[in-house]
Amino acid sequence: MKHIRTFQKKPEDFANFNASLSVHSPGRINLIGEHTDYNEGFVLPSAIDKKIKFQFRPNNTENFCRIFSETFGKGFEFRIDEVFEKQAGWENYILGVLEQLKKMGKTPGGFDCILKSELPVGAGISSSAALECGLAAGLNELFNLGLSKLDIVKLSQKAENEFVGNNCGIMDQYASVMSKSGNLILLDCRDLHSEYIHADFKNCSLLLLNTKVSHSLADSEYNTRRAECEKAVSIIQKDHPEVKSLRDVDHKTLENYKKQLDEKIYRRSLYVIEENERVIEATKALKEEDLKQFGRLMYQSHEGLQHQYEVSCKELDFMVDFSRDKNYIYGSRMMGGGFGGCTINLIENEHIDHYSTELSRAYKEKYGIDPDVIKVLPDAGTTVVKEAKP
Ligand code: GAF
Repeated sequence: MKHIRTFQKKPEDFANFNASLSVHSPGRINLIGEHTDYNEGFVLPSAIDKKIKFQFRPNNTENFCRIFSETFGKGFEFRIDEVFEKQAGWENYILGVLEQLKKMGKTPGGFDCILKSELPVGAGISSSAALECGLAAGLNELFNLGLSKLDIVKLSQKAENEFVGNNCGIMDQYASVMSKSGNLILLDCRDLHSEYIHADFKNCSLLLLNTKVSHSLADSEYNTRRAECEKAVSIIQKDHPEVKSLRDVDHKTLENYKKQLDEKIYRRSLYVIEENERVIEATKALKEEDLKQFGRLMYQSHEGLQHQYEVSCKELDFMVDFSRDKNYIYGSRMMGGGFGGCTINLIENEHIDHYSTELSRAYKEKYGIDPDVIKVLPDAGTTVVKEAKP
């Protein structure tokens, strides 16, 4: 895109921004089921009570757009009818969504948008899905594009795959849009069948501990893991054409291929099979109000991610290990794609404060970083709020 123009200050006429509508677009947590979505497996995520807030207004032009991020203190403008080229940062999530809308024949008119985020970038709580889905939901409403919630989920995922170049699965966008307050979503990423699971954690809460590291290999290793899983499937498929993804492979079949698969690929596949089983077991434990069992499965998930799938990092492992001998912490694991970001912890309420202090002190001593402590609640997905017209 030749004519993208960035600006460091809010345009003057944004000072009294008379919005036509606002959108609240949440980040997400995932209780268990990591790196299973692109293997057509199961996940157990939810949107959270931390979000990106968008304000939109049409600007009465055919295709001129201005976006300003209060969080970054900068913005950019462009024309929708231009051919978009990849930019350096967060602009790509915006342009990716608009590119998808154009491809779908759902091109919006010109608009202005201000956004403000409560979601730390690189923390593994999917600020990117929140950005994509919030923009798509806002434009859908503003220009009557006639998109369903599922359309918004799918086009946002495609924006990330095709424009941003991250080969992500569907979990983040699905959770950001489809969640219901106080519930987790048990999602079958093959057919998108979903069940809302009441998230009653009794005397416990969900606590995110942000390592505040974000190792640069995250994107490339993510795509490598995906390719490794596909490699396993392509080998097994030769004799078993019914196998479409690792979701279709059971333990016995995998063992039969142990010799034919590279050791690393075998380990990755075993992790995915076991993690899918853990999601189902964890859902059962939650329904049976067995939080200790739920927590044990979280720890097992982390071990799989650390040793079999190898997407953790020393900072995440430090935090999980630090929790291990505390009987008031039921479960702890890295969350999201890995190589940094947050751990998610199931912890008894009365111990949150002193544990946060203790962990923060130890983490700072070890890595020289003050971690962020973020208490989260499962909350509703993307919400459009119509502003009262003056
Ligand atoms: C990232 C991706 F975007 C998701 O699709 C999912 O694969 C996750 O990593 C790992 O479970 O958040």
